[in-house]
Amino acid sequence: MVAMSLIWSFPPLTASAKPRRVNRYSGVAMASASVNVDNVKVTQGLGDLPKIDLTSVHGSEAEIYLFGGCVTSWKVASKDLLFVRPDAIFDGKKPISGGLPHCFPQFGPGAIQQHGFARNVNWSLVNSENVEGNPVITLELKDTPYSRSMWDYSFLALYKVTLHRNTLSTELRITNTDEKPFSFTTALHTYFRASVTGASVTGLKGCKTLNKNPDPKNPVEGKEERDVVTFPGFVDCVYLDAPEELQLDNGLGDKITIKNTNWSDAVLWNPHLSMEACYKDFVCVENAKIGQVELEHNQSWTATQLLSLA
Ligand code: TA6
Repeated sequence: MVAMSLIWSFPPLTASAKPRRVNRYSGVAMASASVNVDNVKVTQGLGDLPKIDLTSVHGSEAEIYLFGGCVTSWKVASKDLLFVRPDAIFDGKKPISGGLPHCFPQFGPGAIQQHGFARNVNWSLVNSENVEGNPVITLELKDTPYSRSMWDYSFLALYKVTLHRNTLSTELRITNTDEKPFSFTTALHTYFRASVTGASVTGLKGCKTLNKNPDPKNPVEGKEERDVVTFPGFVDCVYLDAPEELQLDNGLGDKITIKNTNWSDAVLWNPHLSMEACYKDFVCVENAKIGQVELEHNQSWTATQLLSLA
């Protein structure tokens, strides 16, 4: 095993700085020089945003933007299983609409901006490893004056991403580094490439549902009765106490297993005609924590997601 630790972060933010605007980091070359494993590379992505390219010795590939700590691409045998919306903006101001965006410290609408701020700020690369030919990186996010302006807590988020032959795994660990307790909700808002008419998810039968169709502002409680859930129109549904394993048939000939630990809930979303340009090409199957996670000083919460192509 070759392992390497590094701290690569954006310049410190002052109270007067506008963190969301710190979007172009000129030190990509410098940062990449400090990554001494050959299967992790820091490159300039779209909009000149720093991007980390992972390559497994087994041929799979992944791309992660530091902006939002967002995995935007996961390729097995050159086929990308994730989807980035054509309207996604890579300007370091708006969240990247696609891949695996973080929703933290809030899922959905609420006291702060929709889906929280973690998808909307720069994460730092703090570790990279080559484990038997498979790349592993860890990103870090800490509170800043910007995050504190809307959520006044000190926290540490560590996000480990591992690429294997036909799996992509993530581990998110949130630690309360504040003196006072805090609570949060969170999700990995995963966009899968799909043919929406052929896509389906199995494993959700029996779950309690909060169905946001027809009115996202007034979810209706129910129970999932179907063995196989499809996407025949607008879908926006929370599944409470979802199982640790779901199966996605993306309608393109691929079967993807979505395993998790500690992501207790799941969300299915397809916007249908409200995103006419792309709704046919993706489905979101999200691991989520809809109930508040409460952490005291120094306590942590950890959840993992493992995506495997059959
Ligand atoms: O996870 C589903 C959802 O919460 C939907 O209600 C919809 O709003 C979607 O996320 C997209 O949110 P976004 O803020 O990324 O446009």
